[in-house]
Amino acid sequence: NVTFTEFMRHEEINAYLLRLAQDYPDIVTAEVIGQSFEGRDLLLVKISNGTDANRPIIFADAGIHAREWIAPSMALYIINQLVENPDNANMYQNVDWALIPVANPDGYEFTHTDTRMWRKTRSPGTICYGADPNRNFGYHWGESGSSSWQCSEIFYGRHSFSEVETQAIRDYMLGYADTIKLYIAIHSYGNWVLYPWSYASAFPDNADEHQTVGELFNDAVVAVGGSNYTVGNSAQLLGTSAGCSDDYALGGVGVNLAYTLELPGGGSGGFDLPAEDIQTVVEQAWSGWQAFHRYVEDTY
Ligand code: 0X9
Ligand code: ZN
Repeated sequence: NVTFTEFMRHEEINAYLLRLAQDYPDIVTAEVIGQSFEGRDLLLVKISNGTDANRPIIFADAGIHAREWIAPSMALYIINQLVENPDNANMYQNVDWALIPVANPDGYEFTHTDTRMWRKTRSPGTICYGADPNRNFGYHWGESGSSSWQCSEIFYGRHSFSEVETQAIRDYMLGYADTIKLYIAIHSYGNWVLYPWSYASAFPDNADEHQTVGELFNDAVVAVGGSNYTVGNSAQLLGTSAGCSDDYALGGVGVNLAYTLELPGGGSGGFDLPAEDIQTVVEQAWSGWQAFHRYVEDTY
């Protein structure tokens, strides 16, 4: 079963997701959208009660950075609330949800078994392992804020989409390019709601909409006692970084809204939030996700 008092391992997570698909066949589908480099199943959960192919989709991935353990917990909480809390049944009547709770399972497992602060994938280079999947997407790939050095924490990969994990996300997004209205990359940490562009400090055409919807998220979290998120353009707030998934979603796929959500930090380094804080963080952030949903339902 699912728990929010400890961080779950990848196998437990996938077992829970497959169980949901079995127990709630009318609303939950679990789809293997690819395999990680080391052969783990990349599971995507779709939550919908409709058959109309034109329904707007909210698409999110989590755990693309291995050490950001709270991100998979957030995705699991969303899935758990949508599917197992009947009060939220309205949330998949007009809007479909697609979530990949552990987008980099090899890295995630490696942070449990070997190196807690591992960030990248686990594909081998000649000297070092892994590419930064959040520099590997094919939109202005290889430009500023990413590195060609294979041992760098922000190594952009041998070429764009060199990593099977980013390929799987790309292919899913391209398959639903017309209906994904909102894309969210779930990361930690720092309480940021970031929107493109990230490769350069310019604003997308619908920057105002991004700002407004980001503030809807923040207002909803603050209203339930959560800590404040800073909403804004990614490059202006954090500096440029090319090859990120949100830039690709907006610029390469053409989704309407694309964000990187940096959840609150904790622990000694920010990424190692203690397990006893999981519940509070994901519960407060959940209000923000409800605001995202309301916006998509009302607008698209
Ligand atoms: O560096 C990153 O990939 C993100 N920070 S993290 O600590 N989770 O690694 C920030 C990404 C900012 N860029 C975009 N929003 N595209
Ligand atoms: Zn991250």
